[in-house]
Amino acid sequence: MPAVVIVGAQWGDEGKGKATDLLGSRVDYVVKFNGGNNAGHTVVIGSEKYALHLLPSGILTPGCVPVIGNGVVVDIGVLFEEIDGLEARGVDTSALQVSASAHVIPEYNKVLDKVTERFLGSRKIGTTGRGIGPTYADKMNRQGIRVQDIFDEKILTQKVEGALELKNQILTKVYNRRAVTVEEVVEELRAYADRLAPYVTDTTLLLDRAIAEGKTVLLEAGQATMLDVDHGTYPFVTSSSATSGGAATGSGIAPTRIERVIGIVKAYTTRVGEGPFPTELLDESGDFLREQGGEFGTTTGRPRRCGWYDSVVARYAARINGVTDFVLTKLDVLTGLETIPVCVAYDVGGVRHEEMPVDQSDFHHAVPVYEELPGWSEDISGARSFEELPANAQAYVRRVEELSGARMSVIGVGPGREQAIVCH
Ligand code: 2SA
Ligand code: GDP
Ligand code: MG
Repeated sequence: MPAVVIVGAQWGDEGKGKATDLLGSRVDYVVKFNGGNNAGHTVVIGSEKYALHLLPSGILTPGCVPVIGNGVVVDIGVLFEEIDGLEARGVDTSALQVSASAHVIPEYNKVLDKVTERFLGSRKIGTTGRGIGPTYADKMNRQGIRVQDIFDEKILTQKVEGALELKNQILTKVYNRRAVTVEEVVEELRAYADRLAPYVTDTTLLLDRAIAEGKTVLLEAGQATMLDVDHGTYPFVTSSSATSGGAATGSGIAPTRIERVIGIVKAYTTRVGEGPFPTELLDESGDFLREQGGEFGTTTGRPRRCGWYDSVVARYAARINGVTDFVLTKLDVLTGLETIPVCVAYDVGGVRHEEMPVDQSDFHHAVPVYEELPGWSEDISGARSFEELPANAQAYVRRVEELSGARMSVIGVGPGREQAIVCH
């Protein structure tokens, strides 16, 4: 199998980190292809818990080469902090490869991300404040700084000069902040050059050669389908392509090499940040899911908004990504509920929608149409086969599978590496 993609099927935090780690021992390369340190992927191995942001989750599997692809935006200071943190815990990070074409997040973009949110007030996006949006905007605006630029002082100085012309106007005239000097930016980035150099390569060529040799490459998405800049709930999205199409552009691996797309979907739904969320629960059921599921941001610690499973979203994710298999995570969190509502369609002004409405205000006004499924009270965290699940839990999985447009190949029953049921 040449290339496999893992994508989030909802609004993120579905458990992509755990799923990537599960597959880690069966793949040779794990590539992060979008986003940056806005991501937070948790992997639990025995009593050890790792929160990964910029490094691909495959870094925890010995022998698996972790790759930061061209589509990623890199905060180099955070990268080294993460490397140092893992090395201190005995994880070997020396195999890491970083694309020479990935963009870097300069300090001024972190400032701009935060002040823009403040400036927007009630219209804010609820970003992670990590400089992601401004850095992707610079990339598209052809004013970005790439990893390769930091190795050449002359080129770097030219690029920073070009970028700051506009940035300083915005910082000083719109946001009333101090101007940033070319020297301070160049100095900050140049300070990383020697340490970063050994990791940097043409990752597109590296991956192409690996695939030609029969190696397996896993492409791990950050964020999720509903946060994708094209296909998500725009403008309440992140600024990158988090769907399977983005895996090709963000890694340089041709779409024809991708054989499977694994969608990670939680047995309920969560969202962090602002924006529409039809099945959101603002009552004690939402509190139950947040408490039972430990739904707090892996990067920022923000409480996540919680709601019931939305099969309209899952079907949309299956379609947009070409999902071949789903991993259904956190089924254990639903234990103890008498009945579990599942959204099967939306009612928009009296009209039933089974597909995701393309019109943003239709989605904003979508009222979930629920089907009530019976719950279970048995502890399922020790189940290792589908048959070991209580009948009602089996029926829940079967029903959401039927509604979601692809088979449920793995079921998560706890955060641990071993707490998974492989069905196919
Ligand atoms: P940004 O910072 O520009 O990418 O924010 C834009 C929107 O994207 C959302 N976003 C996320 N949603 C879920 N999980 C994310 N990662 C962290 C986690 C989040 C955290 O694993 O928990 O710790 O708060 C993530 N990253 C970005 C964000 O909430 C905005 O809605
Ligand atoms: P990601 O961003 O998609 O990688 O997900 P996060 O790591 O941000 O959030 C998922 C959380 O759920 C993490 O704390 C995981 O350890 C945890 N998790 C993953 N799968 C399961 C599961 O099947 N059951 C439970 N209870 N927790 C899980
Ligand atoms: Mg996360």
